[in-house]
Amino acid sequence: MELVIGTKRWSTWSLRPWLVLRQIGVDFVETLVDLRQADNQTRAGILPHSPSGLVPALKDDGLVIVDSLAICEYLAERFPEAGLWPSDPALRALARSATCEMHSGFQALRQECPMALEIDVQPKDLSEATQLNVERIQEVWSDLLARSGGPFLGGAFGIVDAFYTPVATRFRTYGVSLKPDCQAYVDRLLARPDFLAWAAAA
Ligand SMILES: N[C@@H](CCC(=O)N[C@@H](CS)C(=O)NCC(=O)O)C(=O)O
Repeated sequence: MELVIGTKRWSTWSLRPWLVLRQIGVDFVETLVDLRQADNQTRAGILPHSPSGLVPALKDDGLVIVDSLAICEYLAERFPEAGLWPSDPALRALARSATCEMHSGFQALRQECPMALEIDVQPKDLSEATQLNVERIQEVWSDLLARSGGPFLGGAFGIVDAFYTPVATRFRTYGVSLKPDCQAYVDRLLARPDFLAWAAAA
């Protein structure tokens, strides 16, 4: 199995399936492509691996799977024993809902507070649109933590938590003030050995 990823300081999309593969505990080869290179060099570096011209991409069993969510769903089916989604159907539906809300939304937060693991904490004033994203994310987190009993959104660490780990880095980097249960969740995500390994490499 080979996961093609982008620069670890910035590539939120790459971090998600990487965390999921580490959670599964399966051996995989990591192929790194430098993002933000001049003269279309990034696209030229990605295309031999990923026909979409984007990372991440997973190569397995003769397949090339692109898009972080599609990769994670593939892994959940390939490794059902890893419990990457909650076993309870209602909790699973809500975990998927939260994952998709992240995957396709929160544009203001993403634009205003990019993941930048190389910089120290730099608190900033948030726009109203980003503040609304922060409030909605906390609503989602509080609901799932209460329903599952924690420590992660669906109970054990799973795909939904991998999707919100880059958000946790953004909250930390930009000094976003959070409710206690949400701050504790951020602290748990950012203290996980797999995340620390990624951050050290970044
Ligand atoms: N929705 C896609 C987004 C993938 C994406 O935008 N990847 C960025 C890096 S994080 C990329 O490959 N950019 C290519 C470039 O910068 O040329 C996913 O979930 O995988």
